[in-house]
Amino acid sequence: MSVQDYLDRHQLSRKIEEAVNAAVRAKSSDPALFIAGHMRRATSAVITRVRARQILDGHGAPAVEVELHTNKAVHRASAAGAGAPEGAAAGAARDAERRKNLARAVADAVRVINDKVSEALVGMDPQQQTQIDQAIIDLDKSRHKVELGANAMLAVSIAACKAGAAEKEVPFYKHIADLVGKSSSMLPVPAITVINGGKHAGNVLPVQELMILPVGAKSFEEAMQMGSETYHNLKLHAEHARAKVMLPGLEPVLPMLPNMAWVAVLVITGAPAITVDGTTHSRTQEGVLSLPLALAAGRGTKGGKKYDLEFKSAKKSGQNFKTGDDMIEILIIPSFSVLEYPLVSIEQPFDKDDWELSKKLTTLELCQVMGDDLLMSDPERIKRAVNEYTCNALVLKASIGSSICFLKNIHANQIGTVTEAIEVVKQAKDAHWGVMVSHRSGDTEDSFIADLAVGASAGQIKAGAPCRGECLTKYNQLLRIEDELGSDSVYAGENWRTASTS
Ligand code: 2PG
Ligand code: MG
Repeated sequence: MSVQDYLDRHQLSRKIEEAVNAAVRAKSSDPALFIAGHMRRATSAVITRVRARQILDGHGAPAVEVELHTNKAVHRASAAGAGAPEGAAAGAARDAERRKNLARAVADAVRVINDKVSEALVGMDPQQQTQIDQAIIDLDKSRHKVELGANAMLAVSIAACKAGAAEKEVPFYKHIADLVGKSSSMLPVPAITVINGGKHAGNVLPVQELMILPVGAKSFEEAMQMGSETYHNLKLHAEHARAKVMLPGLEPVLPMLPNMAWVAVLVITGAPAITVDGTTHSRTQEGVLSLPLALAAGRGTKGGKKYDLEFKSAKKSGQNFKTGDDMIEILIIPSFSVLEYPLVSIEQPFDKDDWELSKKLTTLELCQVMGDDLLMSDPERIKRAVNEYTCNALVLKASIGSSICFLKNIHANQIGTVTEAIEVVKQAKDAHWGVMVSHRSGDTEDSFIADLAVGASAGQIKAGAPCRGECLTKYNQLLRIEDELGSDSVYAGENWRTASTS
């Protein structure tokens, strides 16, 4: 088409005149910029190209990054590529093999995005998230998204969502809130990791993560201050006690932390040193901080029947193979209650297919019981868990970090698009469940889950420790959102399990 034809077809002379008049009416101090903005809005954004590349995630493992081009701008997103590091016990050869497989899988995903996905999305309006996600899903009819790879799909979907927000000229979380159908949003309570164990750390702790949940903070900013002070105080306490503990983000040291009681003592002794605005808070009395645990119990399972609490010890005493019922006993009468520390949430307490035991614990109504590997963010599994009351909260892995998601024929988390992530949040909220939007242990620097947690008013977010770029990018985005909202911002606080807005 010639330029003249284009001008005629789009009635550009008239639109330019309108833009000039609008600048005059608005008494714009910078008419050229005003007219440029006006003209930009006169054309709708359409997707012109999607391009993918391999980057490295927080574990230095291959991950997919996507650039979604519209006729107006380029929008970037990435999805984590690696699962948990195998900890001190991991063999270097096994790790190297895993990385090699992952690199191949990411290369496949990159090819598919550059060819198939790009072609399918060209010409679409980036504001039409549901249609875009459907077009991506239509390219992969397999139940477990093994054709395209869920991570590849998610990166494209997030990039499109960012483009949609830009076209609407609204903040990203606001666009997500619109997609959810909400007119207001809420800052989540962060579940901040202060001690790592399990497959995430080079110590002998069987528990994967010990977090703090600053429910009593007045704002997200104050919550992060509490989290970061606790984290730094713990380091000092650990050093004084000569305890060798894996603080997230620091190099693993000798695996000497013997058991959870020790860990609890460390957290408790570390926490009271927190001062906010000159006031020293007593966590236990005021309930300012609460304690969620992530057990990732399946990872220490012995043959699916017994839980090996010494699964990381070189020298096993043989005393620590526990039945499911033993595990419940341990969780009910733990060191935490002896120490009067508020254990408020337990993530994945049993093997991922141990529906009965999880139900048994949940029906005791002791605290929030979260399904992670049990649910796999899979609507079908969530439906069953709601019906059977297997748990009462969802860990939403919107950012699918596990390397296996790129690999074929392996059942992994099911979310592959923004639309599906929103649907499962709704599903969980309809069941009056708590929702914790979660990062992956080897995440990328994409902060999508921060905007998702606010936009969907999830109430809780877990993004790791208050250190390392790939974790802080989520927490810092939440600080930014709270700052921008100013007096309109609402922190979920005490409503962390029931958060929901209109
Ligand atoms: C989890 C996550 C994040 P991973 O278990 O909840 O901590 O870890 O990505 O290794 O599953
Ligand atoms: Mg987990």
